[in-house]
Amino acid sequence: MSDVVGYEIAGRVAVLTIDNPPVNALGHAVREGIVAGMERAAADGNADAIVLIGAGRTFPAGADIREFDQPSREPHLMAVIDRLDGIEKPIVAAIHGTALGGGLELTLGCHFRVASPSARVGTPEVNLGIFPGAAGTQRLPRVAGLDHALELIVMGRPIGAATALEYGIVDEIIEGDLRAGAIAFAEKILAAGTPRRISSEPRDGIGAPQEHAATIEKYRDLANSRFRGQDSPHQAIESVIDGLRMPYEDAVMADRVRFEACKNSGQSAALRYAFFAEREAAKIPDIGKDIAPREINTAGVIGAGTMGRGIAISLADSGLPVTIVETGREALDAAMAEIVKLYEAMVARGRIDEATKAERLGRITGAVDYSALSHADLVIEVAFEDMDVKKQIFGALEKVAKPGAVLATNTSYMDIDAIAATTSRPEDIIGLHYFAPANVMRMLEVVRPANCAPDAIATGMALAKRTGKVGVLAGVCHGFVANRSRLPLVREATFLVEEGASPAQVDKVLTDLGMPMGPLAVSDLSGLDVSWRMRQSLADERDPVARYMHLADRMCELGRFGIKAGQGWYGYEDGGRRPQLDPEVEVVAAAVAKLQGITRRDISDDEIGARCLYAAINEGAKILDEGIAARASDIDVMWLYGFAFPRWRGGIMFMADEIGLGKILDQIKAFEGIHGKLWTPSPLLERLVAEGGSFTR
Ligand code: 3H9
Repeated sequence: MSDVVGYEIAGRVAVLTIDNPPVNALGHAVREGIVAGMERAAADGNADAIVLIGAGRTFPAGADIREFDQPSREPHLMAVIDRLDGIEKPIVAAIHGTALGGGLELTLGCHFRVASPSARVGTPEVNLGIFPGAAGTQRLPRVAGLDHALELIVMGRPIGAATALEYGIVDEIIEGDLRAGAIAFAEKILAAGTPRRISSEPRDGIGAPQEHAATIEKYRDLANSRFRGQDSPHQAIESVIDGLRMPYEDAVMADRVRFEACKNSGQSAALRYAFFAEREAAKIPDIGKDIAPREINTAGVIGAGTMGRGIAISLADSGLPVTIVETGREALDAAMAEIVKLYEAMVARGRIDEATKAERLGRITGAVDYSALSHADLVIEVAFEDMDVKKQIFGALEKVAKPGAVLATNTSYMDIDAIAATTSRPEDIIGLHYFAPANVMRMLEVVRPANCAPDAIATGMALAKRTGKVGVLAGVCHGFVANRSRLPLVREATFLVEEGASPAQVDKVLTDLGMPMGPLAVSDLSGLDVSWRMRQSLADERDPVARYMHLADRMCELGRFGIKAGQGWYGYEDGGRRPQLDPEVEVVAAAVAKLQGITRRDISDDEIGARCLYAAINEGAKILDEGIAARASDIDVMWLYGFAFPRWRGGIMFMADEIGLGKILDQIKAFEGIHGKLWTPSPLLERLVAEGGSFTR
């Protein structure tokens, strides 16, 4: 008898219930339990049909990803599923929750599939650097047709039950009790004598690849644009093509080899790491499940610039009524008009319908007086980055905000402890650092000042989840975790231009690493003046010995603020956004270099990569050592979601472990010898190298 797969008889139907919380992953014990349960049902004179269902919240959400790092154990999932083909009694899969990956493949081994209306099915394996390796690439095209199968397999996005019904993946949607409905469905099949449907048939190939050339090409293009640099979607397509031209048995044999190669690849290791890192980030070491977040039913936003508007939209989209407070009626009206425009653009792009627009807009109201925030459970300040302004706002806010309201600042680098210290309720004050555009970007850095209450932080993390964002904790320091660890990369990029590289060369090295845009093109997009202002505000604290970003300052003095000025690290013709080589940049760089006594030279791509990446890694190590980030993987999650760092590289800290910390430390020391103080190695990095340790393993 299996501990994880229950067996009961209901009428003439054997019901096998997979019970392996939290997501019924198909680990070794479950696979064994399914085989044993199926054999028992096949031999059981009291059972004419079989229902396979999941206990708890879901049908199996896939193979157990944690087992991928261990030696594989029989029975393999493919064999379990293939075994179902030979069972003479009809098997009905009853799907609720999320039947994903191996979970969906298991249902394809069953002869019929029924689902709850809220169920979702899909094959997200490409996101883990693999593909549906338990014959999903062979069975799904036979069940759903090539186009729909490729849509699921290549894009990795789950679909709802209604779409699954339309695609032929699900035979019937069961309203109400799924178990009872599935049993009734099985009885109906028996009564009608409906033959079993075997999804590995026809056993011969299902069509020449040439006949489907256009469909295959469509998904190759989609794979290239959606998963730039990532191999697994292409392997998935190749596997599907094998199935078109080969008999089923040959195709699954080929799949085994292909799957093992994918599973053992560096990309898959990085993607699996990213999967768990993201889930780990949601857990705060000293804030357990016993600390409940505060209840948030209404929210307020102070300041309706681009960021404030984005935050208000994100809150409203999640169902929260939001009050935006601006300094004057005119500014408020302009902001509200912009918000309407943003929602109209979403309708125009087909992202939402008119009714949704009206509903969400209806949740946003405006005011010019802080008293309008007196009922808000959460208020986010999104004002100008100026300490006096912030202190004044929080001073006024604490007078009107109700007791227990969480008061957050969206500052991206200021000392939140100093802000909190000026109020009488530091326990309520946290940082919520959004990334622009705030209604789109999924990253939310939840910043924890020294004296805030644990439940205020739990509220920030819960808000992230509720608004569909990935919340990651950071401590207070200049730039917190995300921006502080990225700043050295941008710094080195500008130094490299000063020393002789072109902006295009620097950016290309980083896009070749997999980043969607180079750092200098990003600066042009966000505006060079933003960090210029920040450098000015920190002028008093500047270390006179450390190298300074003279060229970046000079660019701003010349009005080269980026795209909005038509010129930055690149030129932009006629108000366009396409970066073009601008020879003037080299002239400016050469002049600044001369003033600084720097001899310009040819710089190799390898040096550019090492300078940019290792500077960020070294800073990441310092952040970790200071306890500003709780884990190296938290830093990586921020890079993945905040800066679109290629997920298949895991993140900068994971990459550091891949490259080898010893090699990185040697190079950092060499850079310190040449470029000085900014390259002082992180003590943590030195310790780890001495101990043979790592950041992420
Ligand atoms: C596959 O199937 C390969 C086959 O084709 C071929 C094989 C030969 N394994 O996300 P949550 C854990 S590959 C192990 O917070 P939610 C997760 O780590 C697989 N553990 O919940 C977390 O643990 P903890 C293809 C798993 O409600 C807990 O469950 N399938 C797995 O926000 C709760 O997870 C996928 O890629 C797993 N497969 O979302 C689906 N899944 O509590 C991956 C979850 O210790 N899973 N855990 O932190 C998901 O997308 C989401 O977890 C799901 C639930 C949507 C199911």
